[in-house]
Amino acid sequence: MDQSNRYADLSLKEEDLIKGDRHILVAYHMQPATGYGYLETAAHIAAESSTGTNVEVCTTDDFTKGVDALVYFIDEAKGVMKVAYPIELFDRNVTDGRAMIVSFLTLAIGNNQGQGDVKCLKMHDFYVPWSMLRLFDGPSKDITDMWDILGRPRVDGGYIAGTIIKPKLGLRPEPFAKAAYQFWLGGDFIKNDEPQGNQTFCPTKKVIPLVYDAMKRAMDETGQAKLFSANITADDHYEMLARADYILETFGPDANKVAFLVDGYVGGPGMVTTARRQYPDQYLHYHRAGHGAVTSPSALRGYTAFVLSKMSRLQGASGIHVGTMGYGKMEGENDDRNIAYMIERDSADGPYYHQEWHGMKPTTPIISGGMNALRLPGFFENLGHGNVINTSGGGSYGHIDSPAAGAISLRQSFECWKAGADPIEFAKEHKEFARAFESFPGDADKLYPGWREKLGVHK
Ligand code: CAP
Ligand code: MG
Repeated sequence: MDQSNRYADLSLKEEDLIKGDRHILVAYHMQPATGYGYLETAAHIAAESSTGTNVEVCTTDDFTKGVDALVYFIDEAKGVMKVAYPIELFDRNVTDGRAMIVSFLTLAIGNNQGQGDVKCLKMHDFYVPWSMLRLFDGPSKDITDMWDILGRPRVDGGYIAGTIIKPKLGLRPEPFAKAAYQFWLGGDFIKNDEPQGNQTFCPTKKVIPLVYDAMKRAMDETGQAKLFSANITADDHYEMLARADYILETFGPDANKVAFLVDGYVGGPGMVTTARRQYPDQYLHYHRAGHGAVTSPSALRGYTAFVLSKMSRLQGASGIHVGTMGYGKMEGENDDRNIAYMIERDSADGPYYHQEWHGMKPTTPIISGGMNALRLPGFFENLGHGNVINTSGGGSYGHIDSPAAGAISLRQSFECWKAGADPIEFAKEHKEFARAFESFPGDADKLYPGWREKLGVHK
């Protein structure tokens, strides 16, 4: 049934919808299945995503029609459609009237994902009006709090050198804490790798006290503060709280140096909000394992990494992984910079919509996945700044001298870029950075041809 009479109005102007402050706008890339018209399919999507189904129902009244989602733009040649969702459609908490991302997803990326008349349907951008934005939690802690703990200025506090405890699984408590200690001698921030929790060979209650002890020793030895991002991901809300409470109690006076890591894509919005609302004093680290199933450019449905990241700021993530923009091991492109800009700025352009954040705190771009000191200068150049958290697991524990040397090489790589120095020349004066060339010779050959001769390495 063609429902475009009811669920499409191509005379609506985007600027008026934005001025009206009553609609969430969503841009999709859409292709109908063979045999279905473009507008007809688009209208069916708007119907299924708001007040309708595939047929008219006799219970619909005039009020219902007033909250229909409407297709307001289509470009069939480019395969782009845009829908305006009245904000009344979205569920609000009974406890405090606030908004929830799960309801946005249920409508805008819900049943429409399985429609038989749709070949592909992927969300590429969305716009949130102030009337709705103000109902989301947003972050409670941000990178300025991390800089403060590290004794740096709250503005432009610079690069945070981090790692992930590797190997990913298989370390018992003592070697785990030793690995943490070794990195902290040179670096700032350590996160649990996302599968690390309460495995029988490394129980939380055994390893966490050892990690805190390692942190204290590293702080004594270096005279610097250190940060630990602890994974509290679990199916059960109460299990998350039990883990988090145990960790905070163990770190006691240094609890401000603990971030909580939540695997927010596999865990879902409820898990992120549990961490955000129960622990507003902790930095909330959103890890996104599994997101590629829907965000990969090869996926015809779902939403993009840009959309995932933008949602995370509304939910209140203090930081989220945004990939490495083509410089690391995961999928990504140079122009993924706009993901970082959207979550860290107060006003930013997405692929389809400009968004004002009205002072909502920023979400830190966390740069991770196959990074090391050799790859970072190009990354910073592409992004245009280094005010990020970077976690380099292989890039630290793969350094031929030590994890501390790996950590130092990361910091030096930031300093090299900040000084506008030539990496090879910089390496001549900075041992750990120089040894990164020998640690990652494949990258060195590719990024800095002729490095062996210039650095006098003849092996
Ligand atoms: C990186 C990592 C992170 C990925 C996730 C891993 O380790 O710990 O989980 O960065 O991807 O398990 O692969 P390495 P993303 O530093 O050793 O590569 O950041 O894109 O979400
Ligand atoms: Mg990992």
